[in-house]
Amino acid sequence: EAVYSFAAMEKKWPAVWDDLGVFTPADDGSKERRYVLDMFPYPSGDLHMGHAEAFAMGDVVARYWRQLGFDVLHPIGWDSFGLPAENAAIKHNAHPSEWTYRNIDTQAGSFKRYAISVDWSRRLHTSDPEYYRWTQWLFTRFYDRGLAYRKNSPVNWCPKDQTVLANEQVVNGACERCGTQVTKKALNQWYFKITDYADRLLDDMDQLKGHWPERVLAMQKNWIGRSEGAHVRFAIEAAGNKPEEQVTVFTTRPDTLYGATFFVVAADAPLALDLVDDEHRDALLQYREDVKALSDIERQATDRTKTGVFTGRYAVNPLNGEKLPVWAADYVLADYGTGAIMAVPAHDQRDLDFARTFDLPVRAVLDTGEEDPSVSGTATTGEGTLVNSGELSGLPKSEAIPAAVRILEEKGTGEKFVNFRLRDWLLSRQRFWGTPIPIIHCEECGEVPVPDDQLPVTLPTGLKGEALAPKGTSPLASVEEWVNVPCPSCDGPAKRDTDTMDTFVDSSWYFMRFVSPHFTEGPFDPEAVRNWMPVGQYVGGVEHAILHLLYSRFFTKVVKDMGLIEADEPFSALLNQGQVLNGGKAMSKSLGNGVDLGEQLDKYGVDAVRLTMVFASPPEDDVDWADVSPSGSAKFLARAWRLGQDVASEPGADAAAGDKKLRSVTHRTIADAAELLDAGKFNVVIAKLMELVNATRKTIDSGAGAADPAVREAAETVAVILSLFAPYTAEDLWNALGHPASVANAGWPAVDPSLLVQDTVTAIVQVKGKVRDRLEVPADITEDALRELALASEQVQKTLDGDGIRTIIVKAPKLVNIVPA
Ligand code: ANZ
Ligand code: ZN
Repeated sequence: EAVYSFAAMEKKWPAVWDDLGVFTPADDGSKERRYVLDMFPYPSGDLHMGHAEAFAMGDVVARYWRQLGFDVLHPIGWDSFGLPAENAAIKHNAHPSEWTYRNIDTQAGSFKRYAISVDWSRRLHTSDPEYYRWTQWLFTRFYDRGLAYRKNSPVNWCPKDQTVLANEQVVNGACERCGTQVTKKALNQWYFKITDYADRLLDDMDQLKGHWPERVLAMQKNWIGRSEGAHVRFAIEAAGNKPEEQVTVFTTRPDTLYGATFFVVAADAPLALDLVDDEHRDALLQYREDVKALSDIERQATDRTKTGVFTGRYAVNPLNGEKLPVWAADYVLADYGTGAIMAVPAHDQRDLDFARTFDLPVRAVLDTGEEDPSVSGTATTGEGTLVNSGELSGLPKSEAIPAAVRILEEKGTGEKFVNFRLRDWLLSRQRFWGTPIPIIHCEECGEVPVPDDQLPVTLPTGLKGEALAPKGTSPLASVEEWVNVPCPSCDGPAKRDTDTMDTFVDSSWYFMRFVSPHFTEGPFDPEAVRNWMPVGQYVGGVEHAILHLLYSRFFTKVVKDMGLIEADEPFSALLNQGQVLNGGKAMSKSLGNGVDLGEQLDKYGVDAVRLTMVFASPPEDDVDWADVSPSGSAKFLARAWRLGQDVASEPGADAAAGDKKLRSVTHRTIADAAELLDAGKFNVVIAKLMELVNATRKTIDSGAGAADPAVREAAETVAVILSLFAPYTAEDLWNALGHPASVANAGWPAVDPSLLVQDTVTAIVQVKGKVRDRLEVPADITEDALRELALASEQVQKTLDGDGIRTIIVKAPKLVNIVPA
């Protein structure tokens, strides 16, 4: 007798699938197209348990959509530039490409074994010149549109990695990658003007509601941080040798202008140095040193005692002419709003804490019915009526805000303003293993984008090992023959830009490259983009909630404005799969609780591991590997597989003649599975499948047995549904049932609605206490429905013989008693 052997199946099927091109979309318009994508992997080492989970989930969707008859695009590639390759190269005196492409090969082999249903012919690597040529091309187009620019400003600097970081890569003040405390450094850097798209990035989230996790949308919304308010200009009085000047503040509460009692500039902003008078200069310089050591988070912590220094200057309130002392403090941030604020201690807690520390006046201008803030120490922020506020007095807050803006506009000292928390995306990096920035610096012509016919600007091949060690300047700067080039515009001597791009640039458009990965006329074939985009289901970890997902949305919008794509949004639906834990904790080296994917696959087989990943919990929940049972999964798979060995009828047997009870389980399973898959409850589908396998086995062991055509129908259904989770076992089962490969294209089984009737019970219908009829009714029938059925009964009508009804008592689902008039 044949035995279930995962090893034999894993050996047999991949070549068959490859030969048949099962996972290559037809791409000819014969079927409706659907695009499903897993966030592409970074080639660090071999695949791990996290990949195994994420890709198992994405593959359920891809395989389900294929069964439904869609033309499915499910590609794979590698996000293959980045620091780990470079660090490995330094350590092993090698070139980063060696490490990178070796790991890619290893991972590709593991993916094939793991039987992810991807079209391998579309494979791409962002570190291939054929790919980064178009990353560079896109950069030059962004540059032409004014969306890529260089500016000198203080940037986040990781002292360990010796490179700058985008705001998005600083987590709680530390480098997202290595955890080192990030410092600030003034540098001339390249930026993408993502702030130009802030409104659209926010507004278009409406299209994603209900299809993206709420939490991700909330995080993006918060990151973009749209704030409605006003710009208000204050004159700073001349003092000593300092002339009068104007400083603008951003406020969300222009209604509180009469409550402003002091003025604060960010201590670390150039403005502070500019304003401070001679007498207070030393104190400010000293204070700025202290501030440097603090992260933005620490600076804004509410439990810290407020600090600051007086600048010796006074600001004039544009509404009432009052003079306000100007302070420099760290709780005001240099790069938010204008870096300066009007302080209203009665109605802003931060200002109140500061006022109490430095004994500054507190004046309430909004009567909210709460205790006076100068007494309670708590700023009042609720609704109320304006007081002590000149022409604004008596107005409710909601009217006072626009009224204040109107007055400011009339006086020419302010206007409505919408402020964003979002900053431009700092994209240049002083490292080697990335896409070179395609700009040439010419003394005559300035910045000149590299012309299309000179792309790609490829990385020099000679650098390796120590030459790549971080020095704070790009390693590319040391390769003179690479740096020195003729200016594309005047042919004079010029130099290449030596920075490379943040790898998040590479990953901001790869999903568009996949639709035509070999296209040579542009980053993608516009027709293919029209056909395939947007991605119908994107799958990946919540750690990308802001960075990658926001950048990809930005790129898509710019590309849309270039007329190259019609979609506003790249990913219509997003699934954040949970993490794989071990013993309730994330796997980590330091805890020593890592589980090796390869070992699990060797021990239980690919299908058992995949099935376990999906069965353990809903896709978005964590899976604790200490709590699951891959051996239980393996047993179930063997049980399902054995059905194929036992079925005795031939393919095409007429199921209608088969056992009704099993048939109804089969059809209910098909119907439920479709509903559950659409709702993303993949784990429950597996539970249903287990029931179906049990019911089938029971029928084989009794009555008509293995020859019953209902058994064949059930086993075929098991194969098709199982193919979403355990492709090897499903294919083998399908094969044993006499079908050619591949079960992946078998098609979702049709449901016979007449077989879906729920459990029924027998209802007894009495007339004057005597049983007159018995009705087969659904167990969950309503009283009304049962009453109607009873009255419609021929037997009942005969008995009543035209008499009316006095009372009718209905006890659903079992009893109806009719008393005639
Ligand atoms: C006066 C005022 C009165 C304010 C009041 C609030 C309440 P969001 O909503 O986050 O945009 N602010 C402005 N720039 C700042 C900076 N660079 N650092 C720290 N705080 C800053 O917050 C806007 C409010 O935060 C602004 O409105 C300003 O304080 C403060 F009853 O102005 B407000
Ligand atoms: Zn030139």
